[in-house]
Amino acid sequence: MLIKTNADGFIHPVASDITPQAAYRRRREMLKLMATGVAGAALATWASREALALERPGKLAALAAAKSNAPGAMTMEKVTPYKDATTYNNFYEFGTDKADPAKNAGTLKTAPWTVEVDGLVKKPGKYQLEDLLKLSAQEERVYRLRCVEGWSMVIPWVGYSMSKLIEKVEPQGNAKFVEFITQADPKTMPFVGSRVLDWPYTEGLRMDEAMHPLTLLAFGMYGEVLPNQNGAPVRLVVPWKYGFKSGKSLVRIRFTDREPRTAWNKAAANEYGFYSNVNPDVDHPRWSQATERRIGEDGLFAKKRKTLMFNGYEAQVGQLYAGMDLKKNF
Ligand SMILES: Nc1nc2c(c(=O)[nH]1)N[C@H]1C(S)=C(S)[C@@H](COP(=O)(O)O)O[C@H]1N2
Ligand SMILES: [Mo]
Repeated sequence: MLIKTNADGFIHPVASDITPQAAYRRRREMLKLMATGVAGAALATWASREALALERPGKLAALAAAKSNAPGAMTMEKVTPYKDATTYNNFYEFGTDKADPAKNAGTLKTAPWTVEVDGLVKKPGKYQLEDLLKLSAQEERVYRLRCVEGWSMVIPWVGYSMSKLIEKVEPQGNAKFVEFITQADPKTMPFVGSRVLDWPYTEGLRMDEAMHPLTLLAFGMYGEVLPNQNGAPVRLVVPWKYGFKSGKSLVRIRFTDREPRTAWNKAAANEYGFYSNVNPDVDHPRWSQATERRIGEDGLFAKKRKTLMFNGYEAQVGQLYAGMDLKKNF
């Protein structure tokens, strides 16, 4: 049986105006069309995406959202299984092994949660998570996430464009960069006492990068709230940059006129630059960036796939870097 509903009858994702019954019938019609060979390739992709999207994991609270219309926001590639996306993580506050965050992040206290907005901004303040959630309509976006280590995933995120928050808080004219500061609580994050990084983990974007419609403030994934190991309760997702730019468990957003230092740049400036755009032509000093391994899909001996410029988002973001030497600004 292709159509699945959870015990509560929830079909994910459904626009709030469609009843589960209506959605069920609509999908049945589509699948019938496909079986009779009437459907074209586009329809087949649509149906398989719908079938995939139905696999809501049922582990955490639902956070439903309509599919995004933002150009480039819905890759049709196969979504990484939830189990892989939640057990193979980088979240150094909980340990440096890929399996550590899933084991250790249970101690992270995600409520109450506030995000402070400050620096060169007309409306600074402390925003409660609940208020941030309500600030704009949530969308589902299926993004590739490419780690600098050479692996990638495809994740259906739930959130809204960072630009919605930036517009609301009104940066001053001299604000040129945004710094993202994440939680660093030694009581709940066991490795914040370690010297692996200079805590808190911080990241930064140029203002136009932060305002780009693809830059996502994410509260959920796979139709549910974020698991702790993936950056609960709120994180950044910048799909055309290496994964480390996407800071998890954000507590402060600061507007500034200077390029902010970043945690990885402080740790190893020759390996991690400020821009960190996914770029197959610029190798990491210790390994190539030309190919990648898709977690959960490609076996250990499977052929690696070619890494795409800007992680495949060149049409959407290429113009942000017109005239810039991306080998120098790596
Ligand atoms: N606070 C914090 N954010 C972080 C990291 C981290 O160690 N701490 N790791 C980064 C790296 S290197 C990657 S690849 C992504 C991984 O996100 P995921 O575990 O949801 O796939 O998170 C990024 N955000
Ligand atoms: Mo990463």
